[in-house]
Amino acid sequence: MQLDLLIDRVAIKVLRVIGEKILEGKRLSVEDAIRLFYEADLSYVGALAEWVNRKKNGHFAYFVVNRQINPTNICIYQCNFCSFGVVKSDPRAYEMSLEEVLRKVEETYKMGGREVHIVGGIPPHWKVEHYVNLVKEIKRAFPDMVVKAWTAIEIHHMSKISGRSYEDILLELKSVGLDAIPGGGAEIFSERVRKIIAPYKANAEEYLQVHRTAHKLGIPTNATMLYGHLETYEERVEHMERLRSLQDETGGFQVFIPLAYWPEGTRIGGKRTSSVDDLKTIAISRLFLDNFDHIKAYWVTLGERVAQVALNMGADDLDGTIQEEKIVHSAGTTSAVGHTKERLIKLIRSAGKIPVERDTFYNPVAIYP
Ligand code: V47
Repeated sequence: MQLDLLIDRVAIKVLRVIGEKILEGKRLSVEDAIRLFYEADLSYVGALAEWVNRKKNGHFAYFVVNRQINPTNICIYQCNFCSFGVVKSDPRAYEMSLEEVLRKVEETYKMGGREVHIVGGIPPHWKVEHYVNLVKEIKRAFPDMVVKAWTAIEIHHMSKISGRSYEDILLELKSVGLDAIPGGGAEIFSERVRKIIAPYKANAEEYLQVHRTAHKLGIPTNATMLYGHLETYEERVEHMERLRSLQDETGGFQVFIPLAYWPEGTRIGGKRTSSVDDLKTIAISRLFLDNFDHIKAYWVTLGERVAQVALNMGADDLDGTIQEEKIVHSAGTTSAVGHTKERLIKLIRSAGKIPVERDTFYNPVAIYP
């Protein structure tokens, strides 16, 4: 790595020290990461992040043949950054029947899908049994399908309405076939911002405690960060720092997924993030989260082209075929609703990487050199 060549462009001494730390395999401090957000240019953090990524993942970039199912948009929490969740009386409210969910899983199964990612609103009338039953019935009908379902927010909610512990709820879900927990619901951990954008749902400590408990029970989980709304760079780094600490403790996170905020129809409004901000956030997360194996460039929020560049700036995963996504599409993303496996392979190849079809746990299923 020719730090000198890159450094000439930014000409700031401390950035050289941070770059040297990375090349020596040392951990970045919170201050280092904040400095990179404010002072480094994209080419600098991008090149360093890609260097780190290549050490971890070589020239491979991952995708999964999966489907997202959002079984309902009815939600009691009405978060101010979200335009997906509605109240029960809203004319847009919907709730899928079990048969409908199973039909969707079957479709995915028939096309070689390996994962269903289930996340939705939190309706006032769903009991714990409903969440458990959905997992149980999917697994009964499709035992090979990996079920990645219910975020920490849903698990916390189940615990709240039933008085049962996180451990108890997670053990029951695991016993009926829950394989992994998605990263949604983290938003931004900062109390200051959370009070404004998501005042009612589980707080940061509760989110982290659900993940800690899942890891203890051998359930792998993912972690997200919603950025580009009201948070500062300091708050982004604080968020990543809390995830890094928990990962040091448990090692149970599989991947970090920065989610770019889309403002359409939300109560807080605002603007879309810039591509430079998206790519810097991906790159800095790769540099800061030294104990995470994977960084996901979620094509739904980034768009295909930025996601391809992200694969050259620290990210190593595009998520999957998805087939159907309603949450970010409600907020105005212009991405396709789903992609074919062939399209993802092409996207990865033309980004200069070797496509690897993976399962939920990052085991390679097929390599497309
Ligand atoms: O938690 C909601 C986000 C998340 C908006 O674990 C928004 O592999 C942008 O977590 N603009 C759900 N984002 C999606 C999610 C996810 C996606 C892909 C893979 C995985 C994984 C997890 O969507 C929510 C929230 O942070 N979201 N509203 C919005 N306006």
